[in-house]
Amino acid sequence: MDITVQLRAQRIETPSWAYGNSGTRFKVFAQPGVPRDPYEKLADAAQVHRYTGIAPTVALHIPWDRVDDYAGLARHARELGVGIGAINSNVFQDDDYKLGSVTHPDARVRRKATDHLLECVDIMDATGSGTLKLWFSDGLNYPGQDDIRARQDRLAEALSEVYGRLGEGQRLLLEYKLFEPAFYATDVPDWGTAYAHCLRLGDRAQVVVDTGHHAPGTNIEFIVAFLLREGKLGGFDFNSRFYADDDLMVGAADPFQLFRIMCEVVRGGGLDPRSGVAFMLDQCHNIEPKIPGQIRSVMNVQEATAKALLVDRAALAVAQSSGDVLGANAVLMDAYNTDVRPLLASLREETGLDPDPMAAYARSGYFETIAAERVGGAQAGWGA
Ligand code: RM4
Ligand code: MN
Repeated sequence: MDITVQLRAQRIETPSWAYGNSGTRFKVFAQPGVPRDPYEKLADAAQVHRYTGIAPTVALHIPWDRVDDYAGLARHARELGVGIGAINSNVFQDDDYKLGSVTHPDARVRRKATDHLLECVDIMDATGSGTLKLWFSDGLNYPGQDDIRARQDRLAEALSEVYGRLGEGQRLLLEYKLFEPAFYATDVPDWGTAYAHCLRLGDRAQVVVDTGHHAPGTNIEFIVAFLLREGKLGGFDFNSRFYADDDLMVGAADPFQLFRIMCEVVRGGGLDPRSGVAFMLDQCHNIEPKIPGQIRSVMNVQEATAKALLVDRAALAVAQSSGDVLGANAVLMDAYNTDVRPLLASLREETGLDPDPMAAYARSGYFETIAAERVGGAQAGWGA
């Protein structure tokens, strides 16, 4: 099949929080022109779509993107040429959640957390979003602090209540993360735990793989292959990491790993829009400009996808079945070592886009405009 067809059909979702200020626990460096509200975040996201042509949806994070009128926000997005993507819940920034949210030992706190998740489904209804993305910071810092098993029961109970609230065409994605902010035991630490919960919930619960949420050296492409085979890969939170959950630009730290992941996506049919695999970014641009950071990230995913599509599957199958270890590996490396940038540039030109999205954005003057216009008010950031 002509790989350009698949490349044209690929969609990558950008996160509203990538456009706001961010940093580490040491310092947040504010940048000029940063959005003051969700409407401005959507405007910035629309720029990424305008120059890449493949980023038409924006994930929201509640309460960071709380507004009075969600249907109005969705309308605003449509006017800008984008749509609302996954609704991300946030049960990690309230004093009540010190000892957990849906796994908290106190039923009152669990109720409050679950109610927030249900509110996120209401927001899905209002915005037309089909995806609820759940990440829990819940966990323990010290052995004996709480009952590990009871916390799994509480988690299952909350998940099943939320699952029951989902409407037609809506699904729930459960994210896992090895550690942080909990340092001893996390309640959803790995894909196996997320998978087991999703399996019990039903078809409309799937696992989301945040590429920054594993121990160093973890073979993420194996997880991708396994989940896809089981119909349980809901999507990705793409980013890259050198040490922990660094939230750097996807494909920056390890483009070869991104290629290997995309190879398994292609192999498992995950590029087919009907597979439901969502390609989302979950990144923070702490020191680099944000809109170009997103454009670069979208392009990195696109390049890795193009390389994965170039793998000569027939030659690979022959090499694999004949036990040709070096030949099989060479098929993959040939694809990885192909410069796909000219192909993607001409693909863009064919669809009326500038072949160089980074340069086109820089030339557009958008940054100068927002830097001049967005003065006063409170810039968006974590906790805003
Ligand atoms: C978490 C997780 C979630 C994201 C937040 C901001 O580590 O990756 O997906 O919404 O960070
Ligand atoms: Mn994530």
